[in-house]
Amino acid sequence: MMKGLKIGITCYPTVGGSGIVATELGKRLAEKGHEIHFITSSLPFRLQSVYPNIIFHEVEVNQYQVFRYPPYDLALASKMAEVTEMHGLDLLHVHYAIPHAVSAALAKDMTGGKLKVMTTLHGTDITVLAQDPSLKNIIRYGIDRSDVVTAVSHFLINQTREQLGVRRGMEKIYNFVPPSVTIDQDQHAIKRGYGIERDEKVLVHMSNFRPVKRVEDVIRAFAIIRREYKSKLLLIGDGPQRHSLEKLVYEQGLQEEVLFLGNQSQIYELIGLADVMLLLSEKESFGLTALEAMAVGVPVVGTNIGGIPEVIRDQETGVISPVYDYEAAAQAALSILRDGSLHQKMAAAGKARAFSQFNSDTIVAQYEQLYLEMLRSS
Ligand code: GMT
Repeated sequence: MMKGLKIGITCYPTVGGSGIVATELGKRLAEKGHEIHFITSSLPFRLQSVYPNIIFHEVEVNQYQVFRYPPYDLALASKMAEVTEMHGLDLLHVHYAIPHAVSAALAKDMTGGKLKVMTTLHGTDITVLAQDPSLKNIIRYGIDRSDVVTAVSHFLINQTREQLGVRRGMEKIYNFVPPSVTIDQDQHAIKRGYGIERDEKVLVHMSNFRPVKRVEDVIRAFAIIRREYKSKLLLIGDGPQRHSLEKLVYEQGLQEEVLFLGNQSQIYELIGLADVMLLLSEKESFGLTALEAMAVGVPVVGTNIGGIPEVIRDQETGVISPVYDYEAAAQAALSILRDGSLHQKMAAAGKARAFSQFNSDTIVAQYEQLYLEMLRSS
């Protein structure tokens, strides 16, 4: 076993795939004997139990009248440098180029230039923010100044090259799920609690309800599905479109059938209630929720964009359906719901794929390997 490293991790600590991946990675690394320092604006939401070799450093930003905007990125750089010096960090692993990779580059300079920085790209800083001329160059700077750059899909590596003209090497490391998932709560009891009857089908969608997630397409596809099957749609998550989505549900007369559950922590228990997941995004560099659904044997209908086809195997673990075409998505879901043996086959194939290709043991070892290579190269 390798000597334990001292690793600083910075991510967005609130609900969201990148924060989940960064936090779970930190937890696994700590279990393997590394000392982990989370340097974030608040306690990462998945960091609930006690981990003696995980230390949390809160980045505080004071508000002074001279500042029109509080300088979080500089406070972060300063905290990164302070933690590096005080605890002798070997490396910083930051999730998102902006602002984290840029703050890490500053912290590296502030501490004499020896600190190693790995940046993991998760998506929106490339597929959304890089379109903004005021941010494009600084995103590229953050990427270029990192010692190692990883991205969560082939798609995202290609996008980073195309959108930003980045020429440097980048490694693809997929997101992961635990080696096994157990559901403790009684699923029938949860269904009863939500008023889901035994003869009803359950569809599920989970996201941050931003426009790129096309949740309106999910609701419209569900409206078609329920013409054929008595069913319920569970919408897990929250975000800027929640109000307009509730309005759409009302207009469609689906208030009894569409349940808004808000943000939830026991996501496997909830996703596991479903017969099919719908992930109909127009931008998605990976689609962690699709992987989480596969892990609990729920086939996914996902759109043919971004990294989704790298996660879902078309006709094996779900169906890849054209983006913006909610009719096609509904028909894809119906084809799975109508055929019990196809459903069973997809559920089993999804679990097998999740735990073989996206197993945390394998993926965490890939990160560790890259840490070592990065530390060896000076
Ligand atoms: O999807 C979001 O808007 C949240 C965002 C995040 O910061 O967590 O998700 C991105 O990172 C996830 C983890 O790598 C990926 O599974 C999501 O596909 C990616 N989102 C987008 O590309 C839109």
